[in-house]
Amino acid sequence: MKCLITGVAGFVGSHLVEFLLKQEEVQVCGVDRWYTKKDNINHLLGQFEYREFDMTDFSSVFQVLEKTKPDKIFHLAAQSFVPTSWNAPAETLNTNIIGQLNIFEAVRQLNINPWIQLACSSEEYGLVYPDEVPIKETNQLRPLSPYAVSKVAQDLLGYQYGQSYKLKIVRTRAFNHTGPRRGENFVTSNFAKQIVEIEKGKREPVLLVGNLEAKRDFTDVRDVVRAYWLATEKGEPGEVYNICSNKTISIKKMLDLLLGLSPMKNKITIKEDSARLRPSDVQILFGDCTKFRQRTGWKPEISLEKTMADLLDYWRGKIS
Ligand code: A2R
Repeated sequence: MKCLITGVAGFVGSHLVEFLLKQEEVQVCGVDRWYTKKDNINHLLGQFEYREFDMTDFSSVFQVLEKTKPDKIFHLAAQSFVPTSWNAPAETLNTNIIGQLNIFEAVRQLNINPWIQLACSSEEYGLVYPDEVPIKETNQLRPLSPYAVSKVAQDLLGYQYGQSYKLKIVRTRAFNHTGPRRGENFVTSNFAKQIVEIEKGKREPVLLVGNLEAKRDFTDVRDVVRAYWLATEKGEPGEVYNICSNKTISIKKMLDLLLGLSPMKNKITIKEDSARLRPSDVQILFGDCTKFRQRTGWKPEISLEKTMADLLDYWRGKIS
């Protein structure tokens, strides 16, 4: 079985390659932009086929699909960072929506019918009322950022192409996921990196934070990539599934957890940095993944404590 991962050098892509390389009779091809940093996958290069593409360029997408003819596509490539989408909304919409459209159209023109897993997002739920949690897939989508709108469009486009052309598309709405290699722009990794910099004497013992009151539902990325695989093994084409831990904790609690794992915990001062606050922030993300659990038997196996410990160790290994 040939699996294609778009955005393979990204955070999730790198963990998905590791997971797929351990599966029997699976060949992996991964694609990313030629100038994308390969730090996340350097240790894996040579173990899978690596190609370059830009998904906003149809001919580039077409060529990759024509050469690989995959049985499964894990579509992870995206402008994935919410704050960037405020600064570059058109770029975000173009990359995420038109990039995915190019994949669908190339699949159609090549007359192939691979499973396609779409990495949609809990950000699509956006504004959620207190009586709506834990959030089910049927919740209204009220996106609060250009990124979230791009993911709603990806999601609905996936639904439409499944209905119109009978493509085997399964949509996953992952809630927050983290772990080693998470980009430093994301809150868990940003805090972990600052803590390690303080541990190593590279920064004053002052940790800059944004909105600590927001609540999030965290899953380890290694559990998430296993879910993506199961979505294509046991999911139903046309369906959408939440991938989450079924628990929610405040960013403040997550920070306390990280601090508790550091020998510097009693010496660090927390300071709010207004630059880290967003024009409109999602206050609570707390998912219900019963539908996916019942369909596939998936449940998270890695505790948040282990995820945070591994994330800190990742930064300790990177910062000398
Ligand atoms: O931006 P770069 O050069 O670092 O490359 C990113 C890649 N990517 C693209 N690949 C091909 N053509 C494009 N036009 C294009 N634009 C971006 O997608 C990067 O290597 C990858 C995405 O990886 P991350 O930003 O690390 O995202 P992460 O956390 O792995 O999320 C995976 C998926 C995304 O669709 C998120 O929106 C969703 O899960 O939550």
